This record gives sequence, C-alpha cells and structure tokens, in this order.
Amino acid sequence: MDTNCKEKLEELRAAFEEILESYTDSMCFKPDILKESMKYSLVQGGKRLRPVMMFACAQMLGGKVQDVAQFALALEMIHTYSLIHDDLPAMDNDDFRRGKPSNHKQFGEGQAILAGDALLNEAYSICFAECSKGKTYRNAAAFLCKNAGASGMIAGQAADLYWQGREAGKAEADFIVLNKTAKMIISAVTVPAYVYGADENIIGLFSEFGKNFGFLFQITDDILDETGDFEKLGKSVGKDKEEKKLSALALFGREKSEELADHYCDICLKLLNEMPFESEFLQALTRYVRSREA
Ligand code: GRG
Repeated sequence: MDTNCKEKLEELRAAFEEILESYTDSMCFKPDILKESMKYSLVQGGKRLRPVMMFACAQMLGGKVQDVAQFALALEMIHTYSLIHDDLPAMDNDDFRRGKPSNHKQFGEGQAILAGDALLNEAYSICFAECSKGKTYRNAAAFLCKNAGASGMIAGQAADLYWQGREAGKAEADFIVLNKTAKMIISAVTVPAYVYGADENIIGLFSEFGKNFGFLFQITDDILDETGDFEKLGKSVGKDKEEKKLSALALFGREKSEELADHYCDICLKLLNEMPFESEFLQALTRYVRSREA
C-alpha cells in the first residue's frame, strides 16, 4: 500500500476509534460487569475493516464520515457480538481474540453471551435512532439489519456449524461465506449508497464489490488459519482443519485457494473500475487484503 493510502487507512481508523470512544464513554449500563464485558471486546485490537470500508465508500460518493458514523458503530458492534459468540465453547471454542483472552475466558460464559446479546440489541437501537433522519436512512438501516440476521450472518454461522464434519461441496461452502462473512462487508460498502439515495445500478455495484471482497477476505482468512502466526493474528491458528470446517481451502487445497483469491481480487478491482467514482483507496485495500498477514 502506498503512503497516501496508508495515511488514509490510519485516518479512517482513527476517525472510527474516536466515534467508538465517545460511545463507550457514554455507556452507563448496569451492572458494571455488563458494561465492562461489552467494552472489553469493543475496544482495542480489531482491524476495523468494516467501518473503514464504510467511511471510504461514503467519501467516494462525495459524503462525509459523520453521515454514516452511527451505522459504522452499529456494524462494528454487531461484528463484535458475533466474534464473542463465535468464540464460545458451544461454537468455535476459542480462547483468544484480538490478541487477548476471549470474552468468556475473561468474564465467564454467561456474561459473554449477555455481552454479545447487549451489543446486538444496542446496535439495533442505534440503527432505529438513525431512522428518524429520513427514508434513505431507514432503507440503510433495514439493509444492515437484514444482512446481520436470519437471512445473513446468522444463516451463515448456522450453516457453518451444521456442515462441520459433514460431506458437502462448493455450493454449501459458498453459502457459508456469502452469509457469514460477505453480507457484513456488503453492508459496510453499500450502506453509504443507501444513505445518499443512490440509484439501483450503483447500489448493485457496491453490493457486488462487497460480496467479492467478502469471498476474498474469507479465503485469505482460511489460508492464514493454516499458514498464519498467532502473534500477528491475535487468535488461535490451525483450528479449521482440526475441527473439519467446510471451506474452499478444505475442498480444493492451498494452490487452488490462492488462485481463487486472485480471482476474487481481480473481480473486485474490475468492479471498482466500473464505478463512476475515484476508487484508488479501495483498490489498494483490496490488494492489501489479498496479501495480508493479519
Ligand atoms: C455467532 C451469529 C454468529 C456469527 C459468527 C464472525 C463470525 C460469525 C465468525 C467468526 C469466524 C469467522 C472466520 C468469520 C468470518 C468473518 C471473519 C473473518 C471475521 C473476523 O473478522 P476480522 O478479521 O476481525 O475483521 P477483527 O478482529 O479484525 O475485527
């Protein structure tokens, strides 16, 4: 990534951290353990990929970070809840997340479930509050919430759990990635287009970009689970194979997965080129994710 894009990445990340800090400072939930457990997973460690992408898309469309700040916050809260629940013994049973003990290791399983539930519900309250800003905000909120729910991320997670250790093929693996991973990224990049009332064609382009970026992101995540390093990733490695997770990597092996990653990367770049907006930063981010080590 060139210096300009790196600076922009840091600038957008810092903008999100500020918004998040102002939210966590204002949290006054009782009992204290609820607030602390929510805050524990929200602050520090995450790459903030989804908020950064949302802000970059808002700017691409001629808007400002502030226009979508609350949706970025809600999206990161939903993402964080999903990581807390995913780490539970009943799901992926991971002891580390974002470089520190996972939420249930720190607060116990019951509190971790509740921290996740609370983050999800508060995220919906934030989206609900945004709806008073008008029709385009209502459309954006509906889109974001749908992609996180039973026809989005939760469907993907349910399929991921179901197919673990069972015979399945590419269609099932793609269903998991589309829903578990890509739908949240589709939200990140398409919410600004909804907020600004963009036409269907533009919404379709952002959505398709988000989908392919999601597939690229997941395949690099799967490869890193096999080749990556605990220190850099901040989470356990090697578990997907151990737990017989269904993925492109498990189905096709490393070489073909690298080819698939190149394929999704190319589609993302092509879609960005088709957009009538300046997309240098998202192009750089796409290439960066293709070669990421964390
Ligand atoms: C429990 C409803 C429910 C859903 C869980 C997020 C998730 C779905 C599972 C986590 C495992 C996994 C591989 C998910 C795919 C998406 C993904 C790679 C999430 C990790 O996102 P990053 O790398 O995490 O952006 P940070 O910590 O940087 O925010």
